[in-house]
Amino acid sequence: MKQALDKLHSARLYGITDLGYVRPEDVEQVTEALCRGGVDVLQLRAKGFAEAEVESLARRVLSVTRAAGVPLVVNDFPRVAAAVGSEGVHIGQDDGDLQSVRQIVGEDCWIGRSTHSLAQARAAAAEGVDYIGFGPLYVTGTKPGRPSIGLNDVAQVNAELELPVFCIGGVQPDRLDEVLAAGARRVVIVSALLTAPDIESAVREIKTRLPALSERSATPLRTERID
Ligand code: TZP
Ligand code: MG
Repeated sequence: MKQALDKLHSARLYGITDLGYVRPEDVEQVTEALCRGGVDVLQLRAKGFAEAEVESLARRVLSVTRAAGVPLVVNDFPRVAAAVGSEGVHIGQDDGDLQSVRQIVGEDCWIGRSTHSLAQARAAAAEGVDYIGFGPLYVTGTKPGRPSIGLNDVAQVNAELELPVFCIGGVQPDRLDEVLAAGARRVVIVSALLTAPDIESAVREIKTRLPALSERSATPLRTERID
């Protein structure tokens, strides 16, 4: 049984301690504020940092997330996820096949993958990832140069796939209602939380606006026969 898999399946708000917005010396404080506000999953994202630096950051972030009972996902570095024992690792489209990552992180670690189209989302589900990110829904400064995929496939990807789908990219508070109306159940929000004057309150406010997950989305359907 994967660690804390129930926490992944019940997660609605996925926050990121992103070193594009957070100074290295502030990672504990920002992670604490995100956790106190109520993020359900916390990712460490440190683009441009060397693997050893990410490992050291991950150990510091993990001490906070463990105390808060929030699962940690390490972006981009399966070896770091394995070394620190984070609950998950997140990979992109160009980060190789799932089995190679699985060999590094072992059976207990969730593996999430970024997807940018319905076809990529279906492929990720078919290869057996534990969750996907789906986006960027809008153009965002957090991932510059990436075209937006819009809202058209949000309902379909959520209806069709049984794994958790986290909609991401440009989800600002004033867009949340249209993202939810388009069919999103779970969101990743980065800059809107990290640049808020009070991160904890900003998280809390978003949490109050996210509807409870239905049975179906909180617990994936089991289609295999068990008799
Ligand atoms: N992957 C797709 S969009 C994105 C990532 C990491 C950035 C999301 O950040 P923001 O600030 O919420 O748009
Ligand atoms: Mg990546």
